Amino acid sequence: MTDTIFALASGAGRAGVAIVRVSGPDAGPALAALAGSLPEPRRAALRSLNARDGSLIDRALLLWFPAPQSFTGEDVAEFHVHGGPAVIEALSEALIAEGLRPAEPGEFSRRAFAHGQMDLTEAEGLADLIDAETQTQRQQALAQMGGALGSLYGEWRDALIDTLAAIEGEIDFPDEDDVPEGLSERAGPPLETLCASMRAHLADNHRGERVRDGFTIAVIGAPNAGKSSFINYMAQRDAAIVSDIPGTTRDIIEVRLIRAGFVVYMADTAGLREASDVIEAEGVRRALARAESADMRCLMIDVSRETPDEAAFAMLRPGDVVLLNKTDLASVDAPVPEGVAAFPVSVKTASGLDAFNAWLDRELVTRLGGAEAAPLSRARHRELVQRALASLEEALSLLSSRPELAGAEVNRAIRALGELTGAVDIEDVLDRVFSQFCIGK
Ligand SMILES: Nc1nc2c(ncn2[C@@H]2O[C@H](COP(=O)(O)OP(=O)(O)OP(=O)(O)O)[C@@H](O)[C@H]2O)c(=O)[nH]1
Ligand SMILES: [Mg+2]
Repeated sequence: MTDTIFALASGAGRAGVAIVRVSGPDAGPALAALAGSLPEPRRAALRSLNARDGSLIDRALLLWFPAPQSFTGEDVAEFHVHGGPAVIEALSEALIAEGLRPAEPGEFSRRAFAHGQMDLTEAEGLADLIDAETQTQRQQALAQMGGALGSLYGEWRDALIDTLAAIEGEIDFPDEDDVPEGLSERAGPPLETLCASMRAHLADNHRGERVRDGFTIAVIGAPNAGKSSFINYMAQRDAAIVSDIPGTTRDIIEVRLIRAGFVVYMADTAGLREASDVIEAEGVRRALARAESADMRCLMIDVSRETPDEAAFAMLRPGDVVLLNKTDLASVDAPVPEGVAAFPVSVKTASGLDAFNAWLDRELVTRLGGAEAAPLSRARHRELVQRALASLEEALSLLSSRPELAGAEVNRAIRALGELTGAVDIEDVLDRVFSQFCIGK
């Protein structure tokens, strides 16, 4: 028998109103015990709440949502009390006295999932909506919470179940004249179509993940080029130490920016050179690793000292950017690699930085804003779609020679898609997803 849980659903701390939510079979009895009787379903009622000893806890607005028309699909009660810590404490004690227990993180959402109120991708969308700090994160989370991803994965899964039925039919009732060409003809094209959809879905430059988790930029270059000065300018604060001693920065210093509605993590790194000691060598190693893994590299060059060369440019990829810094001291007209943008700037006078920022914002919108409403937003999704795709490619290659093995591969793909939406029940996946929620959700 499920127990009945409660939690503060509104934010912690003092506030005008605090909302305590209760879910489970004892929600009704507990509500009636505190308020005298049950209010009408889904209609707000103002009542006095009394503890077992008859003392007044607070006057509160109450909502009663009998199952199944509630967030969790169970009986749910909401107490809108005055938002003071002592009120919340007294109400919590009264609920515990009624046999209720405090909820674990994500427990309400998990119950909603268990009762079919939402699939796993929708639950993840809800968690992302609560965490959303930018408008693009909010929009993406809302679309996902509305089922945009779940229905796509569900459609794929349904199509695969049909194809599997065709393959299994062929194995169980082989028609001598028909096999194997007949099967390839019937199951091949739908599998090809699905593979194409999955490839297109995956070829999104990690857009959804970047919107959710942030776009990363590594600022790299020779010692003293002005990388730390630039990071401080972008962050509008003294995040990194600036000095005229080459080799000042050793660790990676990351600042979080919000640009064009997107979260951007910009990393200051150690100046690249033959290091003079082990600590600096480690700094350079980290700088190179970060340059490798970042979504964009920003190469900083001190034009008063160096002329950009092949070696410096070798780390850049199309879509990256070069900042020709210290134009207050010298000017330079250097050709940069194909597909790489370049801006003459002076971090000291801020000249040229507006043009760079305008370019960066445009790039973010082009790369991360997009036509597709709900891109995959987590590494978990990518991994499972990749797994499904690999199985289907295998299935296609086995279809005419070993239909039973092809069937097993299609089954694997169905299972991967089921894991995405939570249609196949995998406790540890659920534990992982819901443990990331906050308490009260
Ligand atoms: N004249 C001039 N000086 C600058 C400019 N940008 C940075 N500097 C100076 O250049 C020196 C080095 O700047 P940093 O920002 O510490 O350089 P860095 O690339 O982080 O250097 P490392 O951490 O050693 O790799 C400092 O004295 C800065 O004040 C600029 O646009 N013009
Ligand atoms: Mg530095």
